[in-house]
Amino acid sequence: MLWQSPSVKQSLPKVQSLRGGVLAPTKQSPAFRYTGIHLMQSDLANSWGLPQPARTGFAMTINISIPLKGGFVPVIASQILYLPPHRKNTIAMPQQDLFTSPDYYQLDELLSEEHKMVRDSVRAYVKKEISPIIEDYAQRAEFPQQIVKQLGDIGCFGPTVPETYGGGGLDYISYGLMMQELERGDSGVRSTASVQGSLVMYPIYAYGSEEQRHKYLPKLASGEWLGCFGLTEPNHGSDPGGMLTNIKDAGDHVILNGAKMWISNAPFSQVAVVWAKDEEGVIRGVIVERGMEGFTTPTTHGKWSLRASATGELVFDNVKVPKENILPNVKGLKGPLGCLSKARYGIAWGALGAAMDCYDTALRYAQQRVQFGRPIAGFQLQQKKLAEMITEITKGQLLVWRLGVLMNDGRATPAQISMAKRNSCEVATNICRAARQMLGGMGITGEYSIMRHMMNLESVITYEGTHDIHLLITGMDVTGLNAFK
Ligand code: TGC
Ligand code: FAD
Repeated sequence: MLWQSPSVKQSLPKVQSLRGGVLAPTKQSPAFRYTGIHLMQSDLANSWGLPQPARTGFAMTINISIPLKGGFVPVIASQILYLPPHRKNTIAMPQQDLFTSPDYYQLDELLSEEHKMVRDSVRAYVKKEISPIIEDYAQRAEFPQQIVKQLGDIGCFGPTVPETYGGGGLDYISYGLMMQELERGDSGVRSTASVQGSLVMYPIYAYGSEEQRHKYLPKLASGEWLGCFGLTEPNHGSDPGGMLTNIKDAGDHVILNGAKMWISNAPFSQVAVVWAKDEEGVIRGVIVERGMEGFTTPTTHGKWSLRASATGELVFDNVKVPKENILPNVKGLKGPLGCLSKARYGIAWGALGAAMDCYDTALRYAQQRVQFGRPIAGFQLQQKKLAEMITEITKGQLLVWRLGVLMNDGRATPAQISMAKRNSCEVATNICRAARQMLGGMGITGEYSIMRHMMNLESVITYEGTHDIHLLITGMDVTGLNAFK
């Protein structure tokens, strides 16, 4: 046995069968309850496409919930592994999600009960629905479409939008914590939620008419519809003000022409918030619906990053868009940039989530992996990596928490948001790389999340403004001099 909780051991029902597979729930008690027991031989599990618990041997997974506040709260699933003697020196880590959140400075004390409840419920969702499937989807470069409804169900779409429109009516710290937990699972999952909440629902809420709010927001909040945000063009990425996509007045509608590229969610979206110039060259927001003639969304293939997130183009060939689909309450680049402020804030929390996952994985691995007769965690070089990781994570956690407070007060500036987005991406990419090295050869496999996070973060450090663009935003803010142009 590698690990076994004593309380679980005492209470385990006698195992009836060793055939493998998933057994029905076996025990309910006032103290705890099992939600399922999985008993499988690893080669069987593998051939069935189930998460491989160990490369050789047997594994039993027990999902347990404990009673709390009148309901049952899922706690970490226990893993009991048996490895035959000849494999005892091999770390046979399952793909099972054993994540424990680092909180080196007791920052939980800065969170309200509501914040912790929100965070814990999203964490439980990720453990249950994302971790078991995400590596497989990423390997196949496929978008797990089922998450759209699930994310709507758990309130991850538009959490700060008022409840009247289907949103969560939560504050920015709750929103940040949600993004942290989702990206702890996978950046692509966080991307799906960021785009829907900050880049599609937010502009409709902040710049839309009352009719537009009622028509689109509830469907987007529930996950019935998926949305995307079209700003970037083939020749205008960091410089969106130069966009060529345009609308021309045609009576009761406008004619939309142009193309957007690198658009998250595009291939599966029912709705697109698109930024285009009118005949005076003023940037306007337009809501385009799937099915409008001349509107297509070709998929972008061949990505080595965000492989479980769908990316595509938006192509407009004389699309007739009713004038009532134009966002009435904003004009100019500050429209899309205002949305980006919300999304960048979420990324600042999210990228830290990926960093926390890599740190947690590397720490556990280093404590178990034995070389030269002792765990590698005992070697100074590995401790240096871990010590620096937890230091940077803790600094980052403080930064995003404080930013959340400023967001709640309506006092956060775009430049402060840029600093946090940039810092979290920097911290996360460095931690992923160090963590991957700590796992040696195992670090490059899909048995661990680290390599996937590493590849994902190459998109995260690029979209919503590149690393250099955010540095220049900070530079301009502190010097008053524009180094962009
Ligand atoms: P500039 O003249 O500086 O600004 C134009 C107007 O916008 C205002 N503004 C902002 N307003 C709100 N929030 C912000 N963050 C703002 N930043 C600027 C500004 O005050 C001005 O207002 P006004 O009233 O004077 O007109 O514009 P510029 O053309 O010089 O560009 C500045 C620059 C480079 C910083 C900006 O364009 C930029 O941020 N570029 C990066 C582009 C970018 O981030 N693209 C993201 C595309 S969406 C995406 O990547 C989604 S990925 C989603 C996912 O999958 O998670
Ligand atoms: P460029 O702007 O061509 O930049 C290339 C390099 O030049 C960068 O290193 C940049 O920092 C540097 N550079 C540019 N200007 C300057 C300057 N003035 N000074 C110094 N250096 C400079 N966009 C959307 O609208 N919606 C989406 O949903 C969306 N999702 C995305 C999903 C993925 C997976 C990816 C990869 C991108 C997505 N994007 C999306 C696009 C993303 O926002 C852009 O890729 C990003 O803004 C950079 O634009 P670009 O790729 O054209 O790079």
